[in-house]
Amino acid sequence: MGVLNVTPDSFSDGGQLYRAGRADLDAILHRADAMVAAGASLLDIGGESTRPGAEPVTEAEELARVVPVVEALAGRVDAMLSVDSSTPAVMCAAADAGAHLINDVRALRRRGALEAAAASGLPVCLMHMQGSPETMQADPRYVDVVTDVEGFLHERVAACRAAGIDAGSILLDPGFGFGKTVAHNLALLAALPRLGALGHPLLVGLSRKSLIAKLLGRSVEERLPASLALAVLAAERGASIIRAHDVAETADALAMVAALAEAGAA
Ligand code: 7PM
Repeated sequence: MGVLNVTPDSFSDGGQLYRAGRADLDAILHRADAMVAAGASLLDIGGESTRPGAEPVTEAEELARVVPVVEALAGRVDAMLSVDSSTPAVMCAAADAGAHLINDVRALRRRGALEAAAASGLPVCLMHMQGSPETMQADPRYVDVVTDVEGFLHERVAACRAAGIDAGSILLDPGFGFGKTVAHNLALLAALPRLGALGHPLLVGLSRKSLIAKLLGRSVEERLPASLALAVLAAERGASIIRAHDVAETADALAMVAALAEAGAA
């Protein structure tokens, strides 16, 4: 899954897909084509910055950022389109515009989100986050992070199923960096097989995340080697989808995991 941020303040593409305060659709189409050529089979389109401390975005602004991008890419790129949103109106409009997956960092907890996702008929990714983006990194605490995240995801799966979403249309994500210390992130990575035992494919986003800075002191531009290691470690522990900024490099790293798995199975 390649990350396609359409926010003016996105932390890792620095608003490069923005010009004069609007999404630059030519630049986005170009970036999307490059990611697909590099091996992405999913593109994650996000119009809300969930960066710790980021300003909340209005529904109208999020719609204006995301929907034209989905419209521009749907049917034009050879990849599935994921919409990174917690906003019911954005889910509905993105589904109408041709999106294939709803990726919600709030796991459909906003008012109306469960109903909107169910009505869209699209598969959903439910991510764990403790707190909200403005404050989540202040002082995250858990009784036992793995048990807490597992319990949360289990509860959200039940809520989805009660809302009419098929079990087979649900992906789960431990939400690395979303209300977690380095120790919490590492415990969750080690316990990925336990989360996989919930019976849903796992989506994992570790690319360029701040645990790399905290462990190694790397700036955002220096985080590729550690991001690749984390992608491989996650894939080895059963992650089905890796969310990544550096698609070509990540695809090569994951191809090696797949090659070894095939050789081992043969
Ligand atoms: C600052 C910090 C800016 C973190 C952006 C981010 C995930 C996601 C994001 C994830 C799923 C980023 C994140 N992370 N959706 N959206 N899983 N499902 O690294 O880990 O792009 S935003």
